[in-house]
Amino acid sequence: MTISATLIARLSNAQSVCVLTGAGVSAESGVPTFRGADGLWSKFKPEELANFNAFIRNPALVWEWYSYRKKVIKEVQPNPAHYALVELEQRIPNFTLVTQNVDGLHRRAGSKHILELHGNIERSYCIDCSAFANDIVLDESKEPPHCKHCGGLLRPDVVWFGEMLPEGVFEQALGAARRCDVFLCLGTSAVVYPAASLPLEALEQGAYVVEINQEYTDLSSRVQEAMLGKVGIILPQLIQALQHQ
Ligand code: BV8
Ligand code: ZN
Repeated sequence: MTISATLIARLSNAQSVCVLTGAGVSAESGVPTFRGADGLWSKFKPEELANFNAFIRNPALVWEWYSYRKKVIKEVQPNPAHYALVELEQRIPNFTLVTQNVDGLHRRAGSKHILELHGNIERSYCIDCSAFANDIVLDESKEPPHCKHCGGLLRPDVVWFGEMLPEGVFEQALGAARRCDVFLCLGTSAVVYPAASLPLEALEQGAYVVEINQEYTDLSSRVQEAMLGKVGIILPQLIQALQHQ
């Protein structure tokens, strides 16, 4: 895949860059995506799992699903896409990394300014007293653990469908999308809102918007460049091209 001279020029001169990542950025680490062929949703239905009512109806099923995902995440490492974003952050004066991923891999790779729109699977909190519980032993327990302060059910600190995004986080992401010179949309099917509105906001204000994804999405026909391919291959090539500037 050749990187366009326009993109290299835009990134070399950019004062402000905003990046939105989705499950496709963690795919090459071995973390299953949601909507791909072997995605998580092919086995489960989102409405059955990623929403509060599903949790109350069947806490064990939802907790088991998150325990499985936490186990996978514990065993994987960041991949070249994560590391390329760490490099990019060091080259751009104002760099904002907005992620829909809850796997914490951007932080493990060394990214600094991360906005986690959908929370983080490594944290849990009590549905009754909201006390956080980070030291959840990763046992194969089927039943969700209970809060040691009040005995309430613990839930993963992720944003479920129908739930508000963390206070202020989306607003910061919106600000970054509205002032960036270049917006990179990486490894996301761009179907979940309000995250998927960020590239549209960037387009609206005249940013140079580039999508890197393994398949075309609703965004592909609207962005300046839609690059088809593995983000773990293309992003390091982009960094290399910038270094030869
Ligand atoms: C909200 C939980 C306000 C955490 C998730 C009708 C129309 C529009 C919107 C709505 C609607 N009805 C309801 C809504 C709102 C709803 C929504 O957007 N629904 C959509 C699905 C229709 N949104 C919400 O409910 C949000 N909250 O709106 O609050 C509000 C409040 C109260 C009342 C009303 C409104 C909350 C959204 C958060 C939902 N939580 N998950 C978890 O368990 O992880 S969403 C879930 O999808 C994940 O969080 C994930 O982050 C997110 C997005 O998925 P992607 O990251 O894009 O992953 P996906 O598999 O889809 O795509 C991966 C892509 O990568 C693929 O295209 C693949 O080809 C590509 N790829 C794979 N490998 C590679 C690759 N590309 C490059 N290289 C590779 N190697
Ligand atoms: Zn409690």
